[in-house]
Amino acid sequence: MNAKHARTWIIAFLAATTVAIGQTAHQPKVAPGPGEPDWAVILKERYGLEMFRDLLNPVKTTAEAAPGRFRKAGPGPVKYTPAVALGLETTTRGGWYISPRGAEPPQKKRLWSYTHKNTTADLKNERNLPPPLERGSSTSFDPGEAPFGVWVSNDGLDDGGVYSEPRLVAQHNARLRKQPYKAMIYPVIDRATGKRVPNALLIGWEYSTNDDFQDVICRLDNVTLVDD
Ligand SMILES: [Ca+2]
Repeated sequence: MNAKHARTWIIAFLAATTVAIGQTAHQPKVAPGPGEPDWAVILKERYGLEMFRDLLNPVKTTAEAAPGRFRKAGPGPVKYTPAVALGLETTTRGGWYISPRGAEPPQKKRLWSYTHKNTTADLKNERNLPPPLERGSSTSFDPGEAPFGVWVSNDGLDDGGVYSEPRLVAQHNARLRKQPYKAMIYPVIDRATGKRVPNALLIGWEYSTNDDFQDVICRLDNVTLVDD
């Protein structure tokens, strides 16, 4: 076993240990994609986070009740930026919406799109990151004072996409109605200091059914998570 293999083995062991310790009864299982970087490993290596210990929106009762709304934290715009693309090769889109009070569908506002898929080598070598955004894309918006959510969709899936609020996935995405928890939300840690970056969040998105939760990895800035 050379040093590289030893390191890989240790990371895999740590990831497996984390799953064993952190998985709770209601929390959807996270399934590593075949041949793709494992979410637990990405979190640990790239972001200095533990998959369940650091999760800000765990499922405590039902998936639909898990948090997924945000508020703007201070003056200036909110930024919503894709960081890593590991889902389908077809075009991925992202944006935001004001959180609807009732059962009406959210009014989705578009921000950005890309047609790109990162590889394991990209992550190791810091190549092709973040995925190049297509013309007309923007990563900032101003939601005002209202609670809002963010969304992603992929053109290869004709289902309207997924929302940060599981309640809205259950109500408005027929394909994923029974599996509506599609965004795992984390703090952002400054790797140099080990301290939390204020008002910054990391989201691991799952836009399909295999629950690898790394189809799109995004960062949100100037926000707080509404946890009620
Ligand atoms: Ca997936």
